[in-house]
Amino acid sequence: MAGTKTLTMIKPDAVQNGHIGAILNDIAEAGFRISAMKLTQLSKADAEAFYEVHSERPFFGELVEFMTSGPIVAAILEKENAVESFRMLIGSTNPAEAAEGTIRAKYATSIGENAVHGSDSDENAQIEGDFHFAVREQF
Ligand code: 3AN
Repeated sequence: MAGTKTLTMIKPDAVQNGHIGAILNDIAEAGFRISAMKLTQLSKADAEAFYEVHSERPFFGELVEFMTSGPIVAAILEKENAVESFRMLIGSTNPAEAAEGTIRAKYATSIGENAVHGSDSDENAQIEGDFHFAVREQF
C-alpha cells in the first residue's frame, strides 16, 4: 500500500522570489495536510547529506551551493498516496517540461533552481522527514 507522507522543501529560489504563500496555498488546495513545517537554512554538510544519492552526479556541487544559498521551507505533507500525488502536483524536474498548472511550471526558473523538492519514495519520505524534524515537531 502506498504511504501517506512526503517531504517537501520550498527551495531558496522560490523563497527569494516571494512564492512561499502561493506554493503553500497550492499544496493546501490539493488536499495535503501539513504535519510539520519550518523556515530554515541548510549548512553545506546538511545539503551534502540530504542529497548524498546524487554525490556522483555532475551537478552535485552546484546543487549543494544552491540549496545552501538562502532559507528554505521544509514540510511534511500527508495525503493518501502522498509521494506520487505530490510529484504530480509539482511537475517534472525540468520546469520547461512540467505540465501547465504544476508548481514547477508556475514558479521554477530552471532544472537546477526548480522551486520545490518532493520525496521520490515512501522510504525516502520517512528518511527525509526525520532528517528535518524531531519527533516532537511532527504532528
Ligand atoms: P526531483 O527533484 O524531480 O526528484 P532529481 O532527484 O533527479 O529530481 O534531482 C534532485 C535535484 O537535483 C533537482 N530537484 C534539481 O535541483 C537538481 N538537478 C537535477 N538534475 C539537474 C541537472 N541536470 N542540472 C542541475 N541540477 C539538477
